[in-house]
Parts: sequence; structure tokens; C-alpha cells
Amino acid sequence: MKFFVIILTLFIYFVNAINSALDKPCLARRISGRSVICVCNFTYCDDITRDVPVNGSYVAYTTSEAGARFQKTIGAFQTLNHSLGCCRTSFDINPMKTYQAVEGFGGAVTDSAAINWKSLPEVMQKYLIDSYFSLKGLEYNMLRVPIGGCDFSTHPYAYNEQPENDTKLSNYSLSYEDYYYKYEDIVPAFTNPLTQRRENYQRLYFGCHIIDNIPMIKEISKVATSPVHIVATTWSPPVWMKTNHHFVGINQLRQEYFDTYALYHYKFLEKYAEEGINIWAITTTNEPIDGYFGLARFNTLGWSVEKMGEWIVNNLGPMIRNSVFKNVKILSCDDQRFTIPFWFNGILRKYPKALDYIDGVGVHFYADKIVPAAVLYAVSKTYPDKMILATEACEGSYPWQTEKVELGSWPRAISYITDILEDLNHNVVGWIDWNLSLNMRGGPNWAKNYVDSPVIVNAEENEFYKQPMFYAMGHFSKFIKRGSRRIEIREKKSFFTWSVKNVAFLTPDGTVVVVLLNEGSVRSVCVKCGKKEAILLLEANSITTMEFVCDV
Ligand SMILES: *[C@@H]1O[C@H](CO)[C@@H](O)[C@H](O)[C@H]1NC(C)=O
Ligand SMILES: *[C@@H]1O[C@H](CO)[C@@H](O)[C@H](O)[C@H]1NC(C)=O
Ligand SMILES: *[C@@H]1O[C@H](CO)[C@@H](O)[C@H](O)[C@H]1NC(C)=O
Ligand SMILES: *[C@@H]1O[C@H](CO)[C@@H](O)[C@H](O)[C@H]1NC(C)=O
Ligand SMILES: *[C@@H]1O[C@H](CO)[C@@H](O)[C@H](O)[C@H]1NC(C)=O
Ligand SMILES: CC(=O)N[C@H]1CO[C@H](CO)[C@@H](O)[C@@H]1O
Repeated sequence: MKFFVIILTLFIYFVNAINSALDKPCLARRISGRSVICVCNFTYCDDITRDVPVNGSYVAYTTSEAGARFQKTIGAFQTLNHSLGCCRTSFDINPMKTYQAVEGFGGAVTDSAAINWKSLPEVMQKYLIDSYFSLKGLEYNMLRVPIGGCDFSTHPYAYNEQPENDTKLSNYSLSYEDYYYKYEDIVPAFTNPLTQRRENYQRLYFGCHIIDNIPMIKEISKVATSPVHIVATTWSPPVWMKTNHHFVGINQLRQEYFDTYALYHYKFLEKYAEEGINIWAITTTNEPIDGYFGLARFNTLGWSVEKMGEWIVNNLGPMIRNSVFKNVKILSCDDQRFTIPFWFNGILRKYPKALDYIDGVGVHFYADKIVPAAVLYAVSKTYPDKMILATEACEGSYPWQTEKVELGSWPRAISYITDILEDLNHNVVGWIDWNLSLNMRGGPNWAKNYVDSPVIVNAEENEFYKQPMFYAMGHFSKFIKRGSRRIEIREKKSFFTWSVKNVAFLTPDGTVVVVLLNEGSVRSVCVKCGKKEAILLLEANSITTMEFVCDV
């Protein structure tokens, strides 16, 4: 028996060694004054396999400003020995004290993401999807999909724009056969050096929703390592349903179309189901405050607290729950976290019955730097059975960020990491990034609302670039599997050392995953769990994910 265990252990080591040897390292391109980007081209794209930690040892992965990308190290746990006293910073992990269960991590398949994906040669389309979703990639397991158009489309559109005032949505179709204007202005056609063909973007643009988004989701589902949970969101319904008859501006839903707008969601679930794609959750409209106050220059639908409550209780809730899609989750809010206390809680004060229909709230990232995460407790304390999911984030969206795509930016990776750590430590169950891939300008985007993305596609050079933000996401998504529970982790440090931001999880496989963000210079820390401890070296300006079995 013992012999068998030794052989098994050797075998595991052997497999690990092979896997590690097979990891394809980052093809680093240093951007002057910044960190590196990893270049994927027609023949090469880096990948990473997660090594299963063997008892008594840990596997750690490090990404740093200096250029490490998922750099693996293996180390040993030792019996606690207080005479060592080596660490000025230590982390006490208690797997017995558990918090929220994780749903997952992901990004958004917008029209723009799909168009950029499609602008690559086929072999690179596969690289891009594998990089995010496969066993050798970040193992994303969540997606957000717009219902109809959003700003990251090539023009504003919705389903069933014609005929007007069609309460039954008799002409609801995913493919829209529509005008081709504007797109050529946004992304000029170019000659693909590989094929020597002049790429016709109009082909992609023409009904891109059905042509590109659905195939992209299908390709994703083929390689994903756990079922992909899709969150679908409407930015704006057809303008005839709205008080101002425009996609943008101050507007609300016309009272006579409350049921039609619920049907608009139901039909989307139905159309995607016909394509073999099940939607996991819908939200109750993207950023309802924007349209209410006229804050945005992109597609919106404004909602007051009262009207939203009324719509959920009288229209959307009953329609979904009395249908074959009754298990589809309904997430409310889908707006900045500061809206929770007055907006989401406002709905529930006025329409407590909405609680019967709502599974939780979606929160967006853009005001997180000024609004304390403590507001999230307004949900998890008051409604402990409702989930909080981070449904949208991106860098480069603020007006003062004049450089929309900042290749190689380390501060933008830190911004993602800090926000994810903060959210996870406040009971958030998952974190969905925006556009999976954008072009070198951060588009296409009909409203010229260009932003950054973890993957930037340079179709003219037949390359795409994995930004530091990409690896930032991976330090969570690849290791914190769905069903993992957050566990207690306590930092003990001497007064004069800076804090290392942290979070810890117990995975369904029984391993412990710890994520540590070191924003200072190089140092050693002790990680203690049960009767054992390990010393871990944290590189300067780095994020480290450590996985091990806790011997309690
Ligand atoms: C891809 O990058 C590698 C490494 O720089 C290079 O050797 C290879 O020629 C590139 N392939 C193409 C098609 O550019
Ligand atoms: C590792 O330890 C766990 C419990 O501590 C045990 O269930 C498991 O069998 C061990 N695995 C190996 C390979 O020794
Ligand atoms: C603890 O560490 C000290 C110093 O390395 C060593 O002498 C001692 O034997 C260790 N004790 C145990 C229980 O491992
Ligand atoms: C249905 O929608 C299409 C656009 O998708 C439009 O061309 C057609 O005229 C519409 N049909 C009716 C009856 O309005
Ligand atoms: C749709 O309804 C609006 C408002 O009631 C009305 O002004 C408009 O003429 C109607 N459009 C059609 C095509 O019936
Ligand atoms: C496709 C796209 O960009 N969608 C979004 C990308 O991120 C920005 C930032 O929020 C959003 O505004 C876009 O809607």
C-alpha cells in the first residue's frame, strides 16, 4: 500500500514536471516605462497549467511588474516552529470559518469583442478563446452578453425595432438586417498580410450579433472547464417603448409597454435557447440611473425606484417565474455600488414582494475608488440569501484617462486586483470584466466611448496582446473554482511594515487558495494553516496565488 502511495506520488510529481515543462512562457514585449505585454501571433501563444499541489507542499504562481507572468514555484510546509520567528508578516488561515460561495469569473461577449475576435486568423481566434477559457488558460466560467446593442456595438440597435408599438414583439429576431453606415468610419478596412485579402468588415458588421456573438459563445463553451454561466443585460429596448423615442438621453419605459419589456427579455432567453445556449441570469437593465438622469452618451433606459419595483413585481418577475425559464436568476441594480442603499434597498422598501423574484444584485466598478465597499453589507447583512455579483468593470473609461488603451500598464492591473480583493472580502460571489477583446483604439464603439481591455487585438499585425490585467484576472479565475468558499485569513504584521492585501478560499477539491498582493519591495511572509507553516517569497510589486492542502 505504502509502495503504491509512493509510486502515485512520484507519478504526480512526474506529471507536474511534464506539465510545467509544457507551459509556454509569455513572449514578453516591454513597453517603455511600463510592464510587459505578452504577444500572441500566428504560431505562438503563452499558456499555463495549474499544478495539483501534493500534501505538504504548495504551488505558487507569481505575476510582477518586473515581468514575471504566472511564474511557478513549489515549496514545502513545515511543522509550526515558533523559534523560527522569521517573518515580520504572517497570515493565519482558518478553513473552519467560511463565508460566501463563489460563482465565478469572466468577461463580456459584446459585439465589439466578437468583431475583434473575428478579425483574427482562425488559429489565433482559437488562441484567444483558449487563453481565457481553456484548461491551459484562465478558466473563465462566466460571461455577460448584451441583449441587443450597447455602446460597444457599431451602431445603436435593439431587437424588434419594426414594427413600432408591437406589444407582442411579433418581429423579434436576433439577426438584424440593417444599415451598414458608420462602421467603415470607426475601423477602416485593411489588407490582411497573411491572406493578402482586403478584409471586409461590413461582412462582420452585417448582423454581427448572430454571426459572431453566438459562434463565439459556442466556441467558448467547447473549451470551458466548467459550465459557463451567462448573464444577459438590456441597455435599451427599441425606441418606441421609451418616453423620449431615442436610445440615449433622459428617458423611461412607457407605462403601456411594461409587459412588452418583460417579454423582450423572455424572447431573448427563448432565442438563445433555440441556439442551444442557456442563459443563467438576466439583470433588470444596465445602469438604470444613467437614463433616469441622462448621465450617459450611450444606450440607456432610465428607471425610478418605484417604477422598477412595480415592473419586477407585476411584469418581469411573474413572466419569468411562470415560464420554462423559471430558474433563470434575476439580478437587480446592475449599477454602481453607491446605488445600493438608496436605489436597491429603496425598491425593497416600497415593493417588498420584489424579494420573491430577485436573486441578488449586480454591481459595477466605476465608482469603487471613492465609495467604500462597506455599502455592499447593505445587501449581505439585510438579505443574506441574496448574492452580490460584480457585473462590469474596465479601465480607461474615466474622462481624465486620455490614453484609452495603455499597453503594458501595471497600475491598471493593480486597479483590477485591488477591486477584486475588496469585493471578494465583502461577500461578492464573482467578478465579470467588460469586453473580452478590443482593438488598438479600445473599440469599436459607436459612441466613441473607447476603453481598455485585458486583450488588445492588433489585426493589422496579426497579433494580440495579453495585458497585465489579463494575468490579474487569472490569479483569481484559474484557481478559485466555482463553489469555493471564502475562508478566514488574518494578517499579522509588525507596525512598520506595509500591509499585503489578501483573500483565501477553500476549493471544492479541498485545497486552500490564497491570493496576496505585494505593493512594496521584495519580502518573505509566513503562511500558517493548521499545524503547518510555509515561507513564501513575495516579489516586489507582484501578485501571488498560492495553493496547498491545509493539514488541520
Ligand atoms: C511569432 O513570434 C515568434 C517569437 O517572436 C517568432 O519566432 C515567430 O516567427 C512569430 N510568428 C509569426 C507568424 O510572426
Ligand atoms: C492528502 O491529505 C488528505 C487529508 O489531509 C488525504 O485525504 C489525502 O489522501 C492525501 N493525499 C495524498 C496523495 O497523500
Ligand atoms: C525549530 O527550529 C530550530 C531552529 O532551526 C531547531 O533547532 C528546532 O529543532 C526546531 N524544532 C522543531 C520542533 O522542529
Ligand atoms: C422586421 O424587422 C426587419 C429588420 O430586422 C425589418 O426589415 C422588417 O421590415 C420588419 N418587419 C415588419 C413587418 O415591420
Ligand atoms: C406608436 O405610438 C405612438 C405613441 O402612442 C404614436 O405617436 C405613433 O404614431 C405610433 N406609431 C405607429 C406606427 O403606430
Ligand atoms: C463593448 C464595450 O465596450 N462595452 C463596454 C466596454 O466597456 C465600456 C466601459 O464601461 C462600456 O461602456 C462599454 O459598454
